Amino acid sequence: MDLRQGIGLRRLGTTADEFQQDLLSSLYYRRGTTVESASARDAYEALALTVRDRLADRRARTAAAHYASNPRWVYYLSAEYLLGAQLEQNLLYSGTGEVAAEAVKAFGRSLEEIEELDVEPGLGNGGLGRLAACLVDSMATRDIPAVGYGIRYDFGIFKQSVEDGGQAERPDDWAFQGNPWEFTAADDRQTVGFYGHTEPVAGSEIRRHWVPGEIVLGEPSHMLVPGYGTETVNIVRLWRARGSEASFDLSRFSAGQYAEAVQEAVRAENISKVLYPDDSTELGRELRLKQQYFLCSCSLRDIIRRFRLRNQDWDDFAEKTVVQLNDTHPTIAIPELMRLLVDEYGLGWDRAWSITRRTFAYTCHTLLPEALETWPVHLFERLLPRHLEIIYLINMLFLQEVEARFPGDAERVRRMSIIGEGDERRVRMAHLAVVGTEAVNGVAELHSKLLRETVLQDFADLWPAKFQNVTNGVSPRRFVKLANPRLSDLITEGLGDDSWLTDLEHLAGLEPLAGDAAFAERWRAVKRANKVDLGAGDPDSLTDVMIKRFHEYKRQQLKLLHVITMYHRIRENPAGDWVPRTVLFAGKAAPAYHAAKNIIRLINAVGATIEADPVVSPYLKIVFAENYNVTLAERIVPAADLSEQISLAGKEASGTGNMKLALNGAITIGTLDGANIEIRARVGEENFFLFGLDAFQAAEMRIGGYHPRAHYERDAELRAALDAIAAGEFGGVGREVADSLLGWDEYLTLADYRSYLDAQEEVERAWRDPARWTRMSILNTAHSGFFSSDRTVADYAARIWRVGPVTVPRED
Ligand code: AZC
Repeated sequence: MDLRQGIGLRRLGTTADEFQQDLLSSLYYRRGTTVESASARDAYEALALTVRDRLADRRARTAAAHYASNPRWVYYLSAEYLLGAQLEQNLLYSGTGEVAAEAVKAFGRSLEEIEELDVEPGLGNGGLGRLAACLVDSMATRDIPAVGYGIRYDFGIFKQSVEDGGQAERPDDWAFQGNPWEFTAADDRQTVGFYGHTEPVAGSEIRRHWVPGEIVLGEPSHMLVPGYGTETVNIVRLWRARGSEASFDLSRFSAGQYAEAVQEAVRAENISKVLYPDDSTELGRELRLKQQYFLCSCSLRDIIRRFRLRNQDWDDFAEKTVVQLNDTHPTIAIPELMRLLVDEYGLGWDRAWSITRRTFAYTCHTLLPEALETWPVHLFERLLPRHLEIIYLINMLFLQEVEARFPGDAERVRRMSIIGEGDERRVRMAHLAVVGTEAVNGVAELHSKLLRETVLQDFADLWPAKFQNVTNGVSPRRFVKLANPRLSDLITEGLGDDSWLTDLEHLAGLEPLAGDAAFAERWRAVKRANKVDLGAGDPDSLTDVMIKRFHEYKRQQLKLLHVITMYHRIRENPAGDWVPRTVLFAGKAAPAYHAAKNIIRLINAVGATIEADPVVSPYLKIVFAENYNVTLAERIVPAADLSEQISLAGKEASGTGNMKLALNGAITIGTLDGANIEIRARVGEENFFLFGLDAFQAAEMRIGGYHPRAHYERDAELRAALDAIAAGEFGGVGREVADSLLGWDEYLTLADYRSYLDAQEEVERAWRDPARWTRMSILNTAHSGFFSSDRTVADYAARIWRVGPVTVPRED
């Protein structure tokens, strides 16, 4: 099918000349400037638009194919997306990298120079947001009709720098100069209500009329999400809040009350102003709940609009639609769909509930009880009065079901209720998410098991079939091909073709090469060259990386105790045969999370002390890389030798950095936590440095009465490390860290210290034998094929979504 036929659109050319012509057209007609006067920004924008046109072309064919087949759709609802930089990816996915590199010569600039202007949209905090981005990539690559819905925050995750040794935060005005990757559709705006009251509807017991007290507009824009090696281009649709026309008060403005005149519009637009820089620890805030509802209300109306383009009967809705909730953030979509169906479209309660339950599925990303969202009932009552009524009714009917299954078990009913009856009554969003969906999944085997056996045990008793596991994955295009071109080329050469890019299990074909000395030599050379590029430390040192959000459960403090112990050992025996190490930390701490920020401060203080020590500094170096984001990850991951995955077992839901690093040939030192377990099972226990308590032992230890001081008393090196901190030896910084470890040590850091140090000695034994190390590294890559997000998406598609691909025909 050629959509341009009949309307006489010309085809976009594929040669360097044609590409260059289009590039110049973009410059003249869309940037309004000429080659002679083009700034770097003009060159960047013109290139971005030219590449985008190629994808837009495929997008049009995708939309036509999807419309024609009226398929079952996947709608991914996520408050966060960490998409990463777009230009390099879109050049790759549109196959225009080479012609573009030629064409931009017209500007007298290199492609690399231009790429530096491409700012990543940092619309997420960490793993959950990046997972969303990997999944939309893989859905397109697997030809699954899908839309990712999110919020177009004006300010993304804060920019981090280290000032006076501690974390400083600056706003991230990522689209300050515009975003050429985005299409805005002001005509598709949605209207969203907040506050107000509800009124009865004559002749109906169930329907109510909600009269909102505030109206906000949701303006959509979309970014293209191309599949790799296929024609499909899906979209991510992001909503931005706008004040309505009525929100501008002309009479006040005319009276000179300028601030008052726009205050309503400002209040409306604040909804999509900033991404909440929270990670796992939630700060209950009205604006955050407003954001969540704003996302859900706009998206559901859009989903319904799309459904009605091709379908009439509501009974087909759940057949044609699956809405995946990325954590509890979009859970308010459940009562919102009920409200739309019952109040606005007039369906009966039971029919609407049956449709709703079959439409949604929920992915949980945590095990930390404090990360399970709850909202005060009084806040709901004020902000979303109709939704609270609907939640009460859902809860009443649900608790009747529980009561019927477990007669007389009042305690169970209390535990399972969607409304928690503590000092303050709260709505438990995770309970609502389980009750209102067809499937619930965790993100790694252990996580899913612990969800069933601990956090959500009552629900698993009631509905065992609802609970599933879908282990996370990462995009091999972004995290190997784009991030690590040297390794990609070597892999492709070793395997004979690049089919591994869309079928990552093909990496297993590298196994026989693990014993090939010449191949191993080249493997080492790639890693070394990547380290030189990163420029973080001596490329011949062991590059030991811990890159992730800062959180006590992830235990950056344990890594630090290891570094301090090494520092002591080297000082005591400067003539020892030490393995030189560069320890690289990167990651952000939530601005209000003081304990995490104290750890960052201590890392920098210890780093400075070591740096200033002529005896130790030749062997040990700490690098704190500022402002960790997707772009920085793409530079660090290819250069890593050792991957630190040292969370307390039973706390990290999955991890995805662990997968990126293993795929790029870093060897993991880790606990039996999250997906580490599955990585170890695949790469082989001899190619993984294991230490520490397992989840069961950790839970037992906490219950049995844990005394961190006993570990301190017993272990002289541990004592020396903690005493050094407490004595202020590192510029007087870090006493709070030592106090918290000795006082309570929530995440059993001291209990795992000795085992961790032993494992680090094993690391050094392996490192001293380059042949052994390289073999381990190659085998890590060879056996990480399972961790492709293409496999994750295939799992969701088969077991949760029950969707198939729709092939978009090629242009002939
Ligand atoms: C993270 C989990 O901590 C991590 O273990 C998991 O790999 C990832 O989700 C993807 O499933 N959770 C978050 O990032 N959570 C938030 C609120 O950002």
